[in-house]
Amino acid sequence: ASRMIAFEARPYAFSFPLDKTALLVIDMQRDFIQEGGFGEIQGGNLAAVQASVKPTSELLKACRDAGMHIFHTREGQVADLSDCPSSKLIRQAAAPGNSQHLQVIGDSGKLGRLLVRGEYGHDFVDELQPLPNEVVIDKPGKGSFWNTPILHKLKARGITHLLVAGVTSECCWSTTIREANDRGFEACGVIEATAGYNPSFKTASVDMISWSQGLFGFVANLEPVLEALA
Ligand code: TIU
Repeated sequence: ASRMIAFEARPYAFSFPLDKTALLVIDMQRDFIQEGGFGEIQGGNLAAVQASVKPTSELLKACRDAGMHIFHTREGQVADLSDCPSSKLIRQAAAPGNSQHLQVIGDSGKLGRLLVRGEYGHDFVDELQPLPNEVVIDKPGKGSFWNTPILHKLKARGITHLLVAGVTSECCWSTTIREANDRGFEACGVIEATAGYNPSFKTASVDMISWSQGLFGFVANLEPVLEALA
């Protein structure tokens, strides 16, 4: 039988079978976290997302030590951008009267072509590089389930429960939790291990996930998760 683990969470304790649970680390890429990347060009608060790197490393280590399945996702496009949803490509472009987006997906930035696979900025930050036995999911959209093999890879491993870390809370992290919930996965976001480009976005994203009896899932603080996995 699976070893069951539980920790304090919102709206109530998150209980999961250890061998049927995966850690998803969402988009901890240089483009979203480092200077000169896509996030900074968007106008993001980099200090806020950088603060999530250490807690995410601690969570990753605890999940590795517990023998859990580990998935890392990476947002990016193929070199000719043919897999980029047109709505996403258009929205990154400078809109009339908005001079913020001086560069768009596919343009050359300080970390290479923005959000293009194989570029330096597209890869994971050094602290959160995957190990060879871990799954890397390249995704063209914000959610992890659209146009990727993640559902099949989770099902193939019999996974039913997810712990979810990564950036950004308002975008790919929460979109992925919502997509997972619609597919029957019990997901718990780890609060210190996610961050947004605006503190109020993170608060709202976390609150919306767990509102009522868990509208889209659960959220928990890192400390009880680490204690339960130890
Ligand atoms: N723009 C923004 O806040 N985020 C993204 O584009 N991708 C992720 O959240 N990973």
